[in-house]
Amino acid sequence: MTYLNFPKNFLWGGATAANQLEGAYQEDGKGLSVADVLPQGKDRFAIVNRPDFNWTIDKSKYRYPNHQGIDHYHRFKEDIKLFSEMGFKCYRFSIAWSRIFPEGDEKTPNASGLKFYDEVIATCLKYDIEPVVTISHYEMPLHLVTKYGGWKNKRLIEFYKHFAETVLTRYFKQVKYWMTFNEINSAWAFPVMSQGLVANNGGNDRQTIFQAWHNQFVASAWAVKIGHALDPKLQVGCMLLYATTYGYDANPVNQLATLQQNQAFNFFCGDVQVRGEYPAYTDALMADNGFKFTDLDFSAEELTLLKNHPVDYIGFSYYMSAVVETVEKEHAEVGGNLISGIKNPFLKASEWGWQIDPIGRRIALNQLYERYRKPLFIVENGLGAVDKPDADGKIKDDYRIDYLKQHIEQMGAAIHDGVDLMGYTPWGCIDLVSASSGQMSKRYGFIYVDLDDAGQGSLNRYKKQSFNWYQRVIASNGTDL
Ligand code: BGP
Repeated sequence: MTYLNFPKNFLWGGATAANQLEGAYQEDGKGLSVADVLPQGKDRFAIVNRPDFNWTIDKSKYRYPNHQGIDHYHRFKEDIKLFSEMGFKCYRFSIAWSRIFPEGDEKTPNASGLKFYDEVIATCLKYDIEPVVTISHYEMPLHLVTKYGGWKNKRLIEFYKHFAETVLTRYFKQVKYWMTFNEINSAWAFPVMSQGLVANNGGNDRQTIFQAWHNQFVASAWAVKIGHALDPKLQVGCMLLYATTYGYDANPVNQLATLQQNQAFNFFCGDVQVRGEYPAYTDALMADNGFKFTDLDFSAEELTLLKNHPVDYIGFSYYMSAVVETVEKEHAEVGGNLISGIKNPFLKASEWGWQIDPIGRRIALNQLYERYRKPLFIVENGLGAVDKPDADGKIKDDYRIDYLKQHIEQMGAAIHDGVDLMGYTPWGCIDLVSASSGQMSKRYGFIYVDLDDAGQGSLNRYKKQSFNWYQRVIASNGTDL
């Protein structure tokens, strides 16, 4: 049975992040961000964790694709026009913190940085596209890392608060939907991008990651408070990386491990941001990681702030599911540059080892909605693949259409189950630089960008087969798949 009864005002759109598409990394006063010093390659996170890593741009050894991105900084009008041609109702993008506050700790914002986002937002509105803004998406100013040590330092709260207040105040009349931190829970896997933590700046051990999270929770609650003071109707959400997690088999030990992995990975950050308080399993989780809650630096006022300013909705990314087995690691591991784990024999994986699981999405939506009873927004999903133009220069990405179609069907099914789902913004609606590898060859877009891993190409945009397909999907409100 297929259920495709999407609400009338469903937010169909697409998603990007500043550091992965804008380029112009030092133009008009922009400062360096963490993303600007991450070298290209699958081992980029391993490189930054070497003891001799020193946060400089080593042009002799590495390419830095974020520096050029897909040159969206100069082509955003053309790109947003293409989004509008597809019929986007919304467009999720991030505001590069280092364009507004080049070092992160200044008092006065960079006027040219603001002017850029004034224009991006005005262009969206011109086409009746609702802007959806991520305040911080893996691109904190580098200076906040080198001088303050990243999010483990409580001063970051005041810097983020000032940044958030600046953009919320400037744009609250035009932008209704906001998210405070992209994939906040991803620090389990890559604390460097989400928290600015690496081994050589005071560590990225678990206690430090949880301290950084606490500081981010407080900063996020400030953004919610400021946003609601400007307009109580503003919707300020969290953004989680969600991977539906299965126990390998009926062995209760594996099922218990699955429950615990869900608490730690999928739910911990959301529990605090949505419910406004640390969950019941906090002490147990911290004990498992070798420390106590009271080892963290927090105050009663901060806990009250969290309680009083929970988020309005839950934004999340969903690309894959995971399998947990603790009894014996006898089953094959699957690669995956985001989350690794046990291979699920019932699923196929992408070329990057991400296990494709549309039904897992219906489960994810039910799990999140039952837990929180607040609207959900799928703000990332998609198939990373190598797209090759055929002899007539066309990209026939039927594999992507097939992936998205199956995932949209499961969204429909979850709505049938009673889930309140606001919208859907597939990731990288235009090809952009991959977060985990810094490469161009892993593409998600409906729009092909002529650029390769070595930075060669015309940067011209071409519509893929999926472009017309998605246009039909939106025009039919999800019934014509
Ligand atoms: C998410 C990030 C995005 C994005 C996406 C795809 O984790 O929020 O920034 O890039 O994953 O990942 P990748 O680019 O590594 O394929």
